[in-house]
Amino acid sequence: MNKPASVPDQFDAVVVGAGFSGLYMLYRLRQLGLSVRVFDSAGDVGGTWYWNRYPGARCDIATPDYTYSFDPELEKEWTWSEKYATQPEILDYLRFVADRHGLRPDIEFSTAVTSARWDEQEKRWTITTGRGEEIRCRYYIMATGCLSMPKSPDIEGVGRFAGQVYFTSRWPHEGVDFTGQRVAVIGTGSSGVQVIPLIARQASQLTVFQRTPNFSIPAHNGPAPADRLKQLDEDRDGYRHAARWSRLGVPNEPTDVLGVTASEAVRRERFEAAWEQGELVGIVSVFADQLLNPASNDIVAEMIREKIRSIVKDPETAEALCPKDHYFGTKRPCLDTGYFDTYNLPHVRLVDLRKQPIVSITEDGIETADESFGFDAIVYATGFDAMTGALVAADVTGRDGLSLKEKWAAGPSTYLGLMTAGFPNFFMLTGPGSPSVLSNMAVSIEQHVDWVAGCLEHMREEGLDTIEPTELAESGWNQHVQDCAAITLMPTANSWYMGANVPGKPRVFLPYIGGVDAYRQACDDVVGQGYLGFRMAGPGGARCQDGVIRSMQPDVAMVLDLIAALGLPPMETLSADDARALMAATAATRPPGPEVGEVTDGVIPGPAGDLPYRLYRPAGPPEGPRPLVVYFHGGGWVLGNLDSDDPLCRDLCARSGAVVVSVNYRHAPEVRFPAAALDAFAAVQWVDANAIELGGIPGQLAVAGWSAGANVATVACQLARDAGGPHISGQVLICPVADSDMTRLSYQENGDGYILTTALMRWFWDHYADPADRGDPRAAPLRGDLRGLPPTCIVAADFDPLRDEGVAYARALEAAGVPVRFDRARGHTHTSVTMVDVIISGAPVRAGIGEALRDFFPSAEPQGI
Ligand code: N01
Repeated sequence: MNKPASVPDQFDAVVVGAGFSGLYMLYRLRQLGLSVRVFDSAGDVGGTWYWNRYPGARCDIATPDYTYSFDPELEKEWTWSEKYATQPEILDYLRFVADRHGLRPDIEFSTAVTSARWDEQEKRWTITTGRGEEIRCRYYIMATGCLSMPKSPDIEGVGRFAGQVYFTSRWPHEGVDFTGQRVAVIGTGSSGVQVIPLIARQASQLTVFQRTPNFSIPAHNGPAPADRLKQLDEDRDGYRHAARWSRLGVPNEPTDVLGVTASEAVRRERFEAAWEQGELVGIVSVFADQLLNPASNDIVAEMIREKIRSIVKDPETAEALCPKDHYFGTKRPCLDTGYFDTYNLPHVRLVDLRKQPIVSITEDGIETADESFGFDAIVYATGFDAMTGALVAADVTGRDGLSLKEKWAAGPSTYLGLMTAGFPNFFMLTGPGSPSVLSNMAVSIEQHVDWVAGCLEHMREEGLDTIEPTELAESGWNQHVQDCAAITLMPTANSWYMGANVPGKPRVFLPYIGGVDAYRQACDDVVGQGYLGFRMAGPGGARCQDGVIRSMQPDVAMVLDLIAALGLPPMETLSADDARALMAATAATRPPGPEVGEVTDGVIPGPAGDLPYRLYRPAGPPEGPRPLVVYFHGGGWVLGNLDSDDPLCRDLCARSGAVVVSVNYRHAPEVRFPAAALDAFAAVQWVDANAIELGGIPGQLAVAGWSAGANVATVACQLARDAGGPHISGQVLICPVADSDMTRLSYQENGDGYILTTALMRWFWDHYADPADRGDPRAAPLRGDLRGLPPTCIVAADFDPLRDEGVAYARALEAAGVPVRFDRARGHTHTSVTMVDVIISGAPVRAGIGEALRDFFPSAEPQGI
């Protein structure tokens, strides 16, 4: 085509990358009738499967799943020959897809995009290629893959070696014959684990330089799994639907078996089944808690280590191959074919770089701290600058001259892993913040491409031509991505998921670990809520429905779903006795909380009879007296007892280092206001008077409580002040009932759905106090005189109807001159913070409470949990 040199080509969309995602993106954009240009620096389609041609390269998701699903005819026409296809076969498949849909004419091969700049005036991107072309487009889409930018080996003397040098990620097309050669392989990730057994077949000597041993299980390659093929034959749509709504993008029944509680026989049976199955989805799902609980993870890890020891004959080599410095699954596990067996061959040697690090690459080999090695060839299997490397390398400049590299200097920031604020009409496929590398890529790619295509179609229908996420939506998503990772063991490893493999790269968890299903739901919800968090504009007008799509802590949401599935009757529809029985039944199955040094039960003489108490003494030193905390349980003055808050009391005891005395008080409706508050005050007086007998330090006394327990705790403080004693060093109020006004915004926002509802709160009040009494400060402490109250720690939870009265109480205390530590339990409900060892994200909040208690008592030392 002839055109004046000054007029750039115009396209609706430019796509970078002609791999799995770029090909399907092109197909969908064409379907929309858009003009598209795809660029790829490779000489053909294939993306990662074009470049990673090393011997042994295969997919590690079974082929019935590692395949496009958008074209049913294609599925019929293509038959995979193996469970895990080789790189040449996958490349053939992608070529077949490109030809079948006539995609090649829109792809420019051997052409890299070198820069992309947003023109705010024109509302277009200007793309420059390595061939010096300039192209204008409305939409710029990076389909560059997550593992496409090789990491440059950070090893001294890399350029010095005079022999042959190979990178698994850029393998020569003509192949390599290592016959008779002395070969070094550096790196034992997925690429190393695949290439090492095959190089060993040719080389006269193979030396593997291992920095971190990796978990790997046998792939048991062979024909594609018959059960999967059968399911596909019988109900292809149903099978694909199940994959799209699964956690990992492969249909897989989630287990509820916990490693920590399963019997030894069940543990062994489940592990061996996963080992035999030879699939990543199986081995990462042996137990529901293996990526959450170190003890459960250790069970799987140790069973894999046992296998390694049973395969590798030399004990020292076997031990060096056993991963011990990271939890299983926190670095990408591998599937292998004869990897560990390879080390039994006489010409194969493992060099453990933890014992003898590489000092330098030399002209004729590698020098470690202990030895000099001579080689004919060195193979680098040293990995990639994952997830962000290819995106920032392309010199993308958004609005106001801001480059993506600058914006992401402290780590990537995206909305849904699809877009980033300041870069209008710039889409990423499987970008950071999306499930991508933690899922079956084929499924995640199709979902992203479909979402982008749906979005562009919507914009066209609405007369909109620019789209960009808001800062609020993006920061909310980033927070959610990190919240999801934080409840797992993933952030503990020095993995490429964390950016830890590239020196200087910010340490941030890059993919979204909430699951393919949860992610898809979030994307769908964004669309369902009018493209929540996106700013869109064009001739059709400007619109923005701003907000955060997921702000609840992921484990809190999960537990709420589980509770909803139980279909329990609402408490407020029950009698007080039935509600108590229901509460006791649900408490019976929960984890017990941490061990403490000593637990004893006793009774306190109350104003109208004995009040039972339970005393918790921390384990370990120091011996001798400790500060005392008098604790009051929650339950709306109607429910609860010493057992109901037992795990929480253990937790508070362990974290604070104080003796915790949990006191039961009289309950409504049998005994109404102000009995509970008077009991609480009497208990505080008695504990103070008996501090020495209880193992406490006289004069070092705090009160604490949750919900209605926090209400009576703070009322006791007001009564103690008015009575001139006892002296109280501090109060901890967890989601307190501070007022009887149920009209605050938090009631409107959270009154319907999160266990404590407006209806239940009304039921509690009706049981406890007459309407005429509800303004009394002994019922509504916010309405009392707050001067002279002890230093206070208040926790208020986002999704709690009581949130705003907690906030109001904190402000009012401050205004009255009381030192206040206010902790917002972000993403939590009224009950979730107290769910010890059930809701992991509550632990940092309780750590803050422990810290507040220790601050009340300078001498306190936690027992440590
Ligand atoms: O890269 P890696 P990869 N000195 O980063 C070592 C996918 N994939 O190409 O762990 C010495 O995992 C490094 O050591 P350490 C898959 O998602 C899939 O193997 O950093 N050693 C590590 O052992 C995979 O996870 C398939 O201590 C150095 C290795 O090099 C991802 O791609 C196949 C070093 C790099 O391992 C990346 O895999 C292949 C140094 N300076 C890849 N620098 C399938 O099966 C790095 N290492 C589909």
